Amino acid sequence: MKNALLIHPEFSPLGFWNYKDVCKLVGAKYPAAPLGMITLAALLPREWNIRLVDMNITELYDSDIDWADLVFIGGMLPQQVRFLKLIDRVHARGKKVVSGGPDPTSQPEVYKGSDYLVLGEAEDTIQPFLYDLHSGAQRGVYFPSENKPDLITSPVPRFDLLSLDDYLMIGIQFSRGCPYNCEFCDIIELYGRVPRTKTPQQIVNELDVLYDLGYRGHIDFVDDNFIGHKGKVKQTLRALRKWSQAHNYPFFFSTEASINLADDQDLLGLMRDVDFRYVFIGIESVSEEVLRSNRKMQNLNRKLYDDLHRIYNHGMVVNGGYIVGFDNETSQTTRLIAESIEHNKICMAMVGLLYALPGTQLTRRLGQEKRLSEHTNRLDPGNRANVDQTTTGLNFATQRPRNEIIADFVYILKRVYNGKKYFDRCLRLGLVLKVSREHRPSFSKKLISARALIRLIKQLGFSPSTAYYFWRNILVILLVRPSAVGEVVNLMAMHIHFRKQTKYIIELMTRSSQNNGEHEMAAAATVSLGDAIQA
Ligand code: B12
Ligand code: SF4
Repeated sequence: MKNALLIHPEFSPLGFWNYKDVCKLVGAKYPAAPLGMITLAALLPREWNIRLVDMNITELYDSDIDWADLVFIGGMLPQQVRFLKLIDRVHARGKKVVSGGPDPTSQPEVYKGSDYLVLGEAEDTIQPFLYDLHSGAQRGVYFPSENKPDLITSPVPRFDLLSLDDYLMIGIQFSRGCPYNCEFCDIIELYGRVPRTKTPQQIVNELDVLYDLGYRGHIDFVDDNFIGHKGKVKQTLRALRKWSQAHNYPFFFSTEASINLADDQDLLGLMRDVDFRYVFIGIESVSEEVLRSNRKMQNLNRKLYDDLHRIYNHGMVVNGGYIVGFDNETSQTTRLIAESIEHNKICMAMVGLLYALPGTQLTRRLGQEKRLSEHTNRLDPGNRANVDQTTTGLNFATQRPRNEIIADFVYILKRVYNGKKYFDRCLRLGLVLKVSREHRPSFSKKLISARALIRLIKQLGFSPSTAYYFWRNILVILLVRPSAVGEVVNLMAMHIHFRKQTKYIIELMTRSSQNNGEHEMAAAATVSLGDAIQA
């Protein structure tokens, strides 16, 4: 029998997705749980003792490492620096390390200090590794097979290993892969272009387990593109509807999808019926030329305003992803992103710098054009900006001056997360959002929400820069569309994070511009930090 310790390294506390301040309002510690690690746990031999340490919510003690016979570490690119340090820490205590997950899979050479590298999807590579381990192998590298694993073989993740209350949401996964072909995307490299799906019964089984563990509330479908296979997702949503009705709607959902979600009323209706509340959509750019050149074909020739409003009509808030730094973009079209966000009522916009991720078509092209930075995806431990794509990016020679891109990026952030503009968007969205919620929180969750609201009022309701907008929004929405009040309050709460995050990013970008040595542009990029956060 083995003691296996599974470690999920910490993300930078300064990341866009690390909205710990908002988590604190409801007593959680981190937004999302490490689904890859608990899926791996379910694939390990049943007789093993397994301990999970998610360093985003808890400390790792030396005694945990001493307890283990074998240590498994998994993570993605932004975790790289902490991941590599962990390998050394585990080795220093005389234990062996098995590494896996998206970053080791994309660039195994960075993790060559691991004893075992188990790459790709664990459903595919864990068995050969276990076989060798059993036979006494001391080292090994296990590459993914040519055919990606059928998700029917994917077990129910070990949700029981999670401290469920520490997260804002729990992830589950219906499909892997995406049929599209965006040049900058690593999903299609890691998980393929043919969406592979679980069966409706598998999803129901996962929900049963979470339900039996007493979990209630937010479930995030972490699919790369939830609607990659529309026929199959509809079947699953029908099963989900039946299950939810029978269990009195214990959960509500969010996910990530391509914009053509807006074309399918039937699909939108099914998502509304099971209480999907948020959907992240990659909009990327407002320039058709840019979209075409990075092969984001599904976003071409669309009426974005109508598309998004069709989704709002089904009660879902859209979080939009935008990227700055593409070839062929101009300052003028890039700056229009701020207007697009404004016009389309996108409250939570993730605006990032283009990053050539390892193994992508973009990275291959830039490599051929000799434009990639040296050691491009080996993160520098001394660089405070190595957080995520809102702070790190442009890891290549850009087509237009780097500082012009940074100035545009700062311009967008400054406009979009300016307090007045943000709160106005929350209100405008609330006024069109056709909310019909099925999930009703339990009494204890209501108490937590009430406490969170008091904390929120203290932070936003009395702050000179936000008080007016906060109370105005609550009053207007209660009078005009009371069903949306919960959503508007949630979105306003996120401003606590965005305000801080924007300030941090602008500070970093300003310094980066100055380091680039083009003082003129740096001046353009330098905005008063106060401006970014004031109403
Ligand atoms: C949900 C998600 C998030 C969530 C939560 C992540 C979390 N807590 O783990 C949030 C929204 C926070 C997030 C943010 C980001 N993410 Co993200 N995210 C995902 C997403 C969509 C799903 C992750 C997941 O749960 N998958 C399901 C599980 C089952 O799959 P898995 O993790 O790959 O695990 C399997 C294998 O990798 C393997 N495995 C995993 N770990 C281990 C460990 C060992 C030892 C072994 C043997 C095997 C193994 O076995 C598992 C079962 O097959 C993935 C895409 C994807 N399809 O995975 C991107 C992805 C992981 N994210 C990515 C990126 C780049 C980011 C961001 C930097 C994005 C940004 N724009 O800034 C940020 C940074 C995060 C931060 N806080 O700083 C990239 C990573 C690229 C890379 N090469 O490392 C991915 C692959 C896709 C993408 N392009 O966006 N992300
Ligand atoms: S739609 Fe999203 S997941 Fe699909 S290829 Fe494009 S960026 Fe990747």
